[in-house]
Amino acid sequence: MTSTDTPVETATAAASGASATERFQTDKSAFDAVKDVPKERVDLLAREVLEAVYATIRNHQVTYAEYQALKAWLIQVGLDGEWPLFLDVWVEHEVEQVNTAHRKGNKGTIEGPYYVPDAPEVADESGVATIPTREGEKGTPLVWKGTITSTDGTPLPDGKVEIWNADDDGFYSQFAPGIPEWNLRGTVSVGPDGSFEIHTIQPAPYQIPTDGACGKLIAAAGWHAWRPAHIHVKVSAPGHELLTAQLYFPGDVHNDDDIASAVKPELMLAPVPQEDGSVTVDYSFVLDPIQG
Ligand code: MBD
Ligand code: FE
Repeated sequence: MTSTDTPVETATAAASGASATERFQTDKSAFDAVKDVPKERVDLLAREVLEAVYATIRNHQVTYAEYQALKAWLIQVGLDGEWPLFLDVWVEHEVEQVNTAHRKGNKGTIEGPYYVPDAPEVADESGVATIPTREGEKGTPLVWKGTITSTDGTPLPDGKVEIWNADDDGFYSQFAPGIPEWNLRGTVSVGPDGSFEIHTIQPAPYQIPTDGACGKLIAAAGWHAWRPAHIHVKVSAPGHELLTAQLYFPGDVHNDDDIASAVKPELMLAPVPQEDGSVTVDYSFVLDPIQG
């Protein structure tokens, strides 16, 4: 087949939004949570959010035209399947802060809309792993070495690092068309000493979809749609709190103005360029024991 008769599916906000919405709806724990929130909390939280909306309307004398624009936009967020994107970009960072403030181990950050559980195991017995890539995958090869320990320094040999990131064009497998299912995703079980060595590709800066409702808000407000390049992880071990984090690269122009407000200095990698064009990083995780 020549390139002209290859059916080309392009990534759209509506398609990745639909995938993210569907993924969330199959997450049973998320839906169990709906029925578990006590009435008193719903009353308190809903009332306080609405009061904040009323105050904004009064303070800025919101017009009917603006109210209709809001209504049209909210409807479109749903039609585009972009509620997961909207919430994870503009709300999740605050929830993450509140819920991890007690931790003595690693800082984490938001999960975002593109996690998929149960990625295939890719490590050998000693925790050395190659993340699946396509033939000729674009981007700088990255070798990441680290360990998982408990806050008292004990290595956690039953620990796991789940890792996922966008490709060099900013697309995530399972949320953009034409990418193999588990591309740039994997589960890495550490070696007997708690160590891992992950071979993957350094991601590029990422622009959230601009052709959907979230993109319309960004354009209408004169914002930008960029997140700095990042690698997502979930780090777990029996008896320890799950750590959800993202690792960033120094010098990225969007480290200081991430649209998702999810960058922390503790999550910055220190890549060392190698002669063969690859980079190496050392970054280890410290998990908090579950108190109880
Ligand atoms: C992402 O890749 C992401 O990590 C977040 C938080 C929001 C949108 C896209
Ligand atoms: Fe991401």
